[in-house]
Amino acid sequence: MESSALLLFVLLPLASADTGGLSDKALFFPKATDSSYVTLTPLKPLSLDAFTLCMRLSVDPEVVNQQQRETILFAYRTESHDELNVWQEKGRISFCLRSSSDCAAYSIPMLSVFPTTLCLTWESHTGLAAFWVDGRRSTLQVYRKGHRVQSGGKVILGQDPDSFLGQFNENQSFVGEISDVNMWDSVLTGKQIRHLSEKQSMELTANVLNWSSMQFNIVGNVIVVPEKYF
Ligand SMILES: *[C@@H]1O[C@H](CO)[C@@H](O)[C@H](O)[C@H]1NC(C)=O
Ligand SMILES: *[C@@H]1O[C@H](CO)[C@@H](O)[C@H](O)[C@H]1NC(C)=O
Ligand SMILES: [Ca+2]
Repeated sequence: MESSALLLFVLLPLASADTGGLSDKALFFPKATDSSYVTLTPLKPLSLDAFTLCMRLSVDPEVVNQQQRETILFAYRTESHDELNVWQEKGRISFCLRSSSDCAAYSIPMLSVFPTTLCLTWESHTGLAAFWVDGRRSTLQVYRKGHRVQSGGKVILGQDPDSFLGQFNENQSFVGEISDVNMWDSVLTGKQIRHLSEKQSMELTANVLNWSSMQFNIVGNVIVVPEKYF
């Protein structure tokens, strides 16, 4: 009894450091680079026939909103494929499943210096796909009906990898702040997405990526913005 209590006392600080998570924090990418990025460790493999992906984003518009620039917002890549990439490019926000050219692009407002909660929903069964900007849904599109997102890749913020975890291009890097990257293996309801955008409590726990509990690894010039800024 005595020794197990002692063991608990010694292990607790280690365990809490190890669970990681970025609860109430953000990641700040201060400038365009071809070397700074963050990998996220998913809670389960990304073998998905439906998903909801949400992020809270603000950008440096002078860099990111340049007319010809392609800026990566989220990348999930296996050895051989870009499985799921989200871009702001040439005045549109788009996402691509297992392709770097055949994407679904949406004419929704560009990201700004103030944070936007951007969600993306897709389901294989119908192919229905939409972006949600601060809880408002875009027009639906039908994209990649019958497709399945494959497991075995890496989730990366800040860079677009052209190989498994490399060949970055600074002109595609993310410049700004990212937080609340959460992913579910289902399509949330509009009501749930609106709740999330208003930072209300969420009854359906994010089970693929969860900002407050997942492990992450920072490489290069990425600053963890402390809680007092929120
Ligand atoms: C990035 O863009 C700048 C300005 O357009 C250009 O000079 C440079 O070659 C580009 N870099 C890469 C790696 O494409
Ligand atoms: C992340 O997981 C925790 C429990 O580990 C849960 O309380 C929280 O609501 C989850 N976040 C989201 C956005 O679902
Ligand atoms: Ca690239």
